[in-house]
Amino acid sequence: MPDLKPLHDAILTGDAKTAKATTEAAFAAGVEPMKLVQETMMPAMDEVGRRFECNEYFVPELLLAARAMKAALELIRPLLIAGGVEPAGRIVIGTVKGDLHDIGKNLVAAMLEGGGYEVIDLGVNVEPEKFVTAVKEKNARIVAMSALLTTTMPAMKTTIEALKQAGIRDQVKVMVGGAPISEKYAEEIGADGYSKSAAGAVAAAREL
Ligand code: B1M
Repeated sequence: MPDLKPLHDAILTGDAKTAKATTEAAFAAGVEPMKLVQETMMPAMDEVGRRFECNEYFVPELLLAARAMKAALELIRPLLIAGGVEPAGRIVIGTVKGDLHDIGKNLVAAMLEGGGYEVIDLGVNVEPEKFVTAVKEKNARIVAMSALLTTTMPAMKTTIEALKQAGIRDQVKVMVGGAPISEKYAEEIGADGYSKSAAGAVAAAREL
């Protein structure tokens, strides 16, 4: 097992070049992609969040860390997708209105693609109406929403309301996730499924 601390530290300090190089080295040494994400990269981002909370880091450091994480994830994404087998359905995914966090959402999208789903990624700051239009146009079976801010969580409920208003709520299953989201919250807003992690998202989608 190679030393993964340089990757952890590269994300923490926003060093995208080293993050990429250490990820490549870890693959060459046979480390599992998802193990790398869960045991090294996410803890680094958690530490970034902790430093931000106690005013050791500010938005520029957050952005640099996100850029380093994305650089490493670019290498991991094709491997996650390559794991897929049979096509399992079409999913529309996005980060809800007001929210610009997309690292977790991108991971979930890659895992779902790896799980055999066709994924239509609407990006970040997605208006409820945009989810509705995409479901109609693409005839999607599942709407997957991500939120990272406590202030944007209510946009999930608004989107479910918009699906109801458009008369298509019973044609799709709604799945939600993101750091502040809990199973209880998912139930409260009338979502059909919840997953705490990207890895669990495939199982949750299959259940739906
Ligand atoms: Co922001 N940010 N941020 N940020 N940021 C948090 C979320 C925060 C917790 C940091 C902190 O204070 N500790 C805090 C939120 C506090 C709160 O809501 N109570 C916060 C804040 C306050 C803000 C701003 C308001 C800061 C400011 O401007 N003053 C601002 C808001 C901008 C906006 O969205 N409108 C902001 C901005 C940013 C950046 C743009 C600088 C950057 C994001 C860059 C990007 O995504 N492209 C950023 C970052 C990087 C973070 C932290 C440090 C890391 C997030 C991350 O990528 N984690 C974050 C602190 C933290 O999370 N520790 C923080 C790694 C990622 C793999 O995990 O996204 O949780 P995560 O995804 C997981 C699961 O949640 C789950 O699967 C993923 C993998 O297992 N999951 C799903 C996610 N979506 C799912 C959907 C599913 C299922 C599972 O089904 C559909």
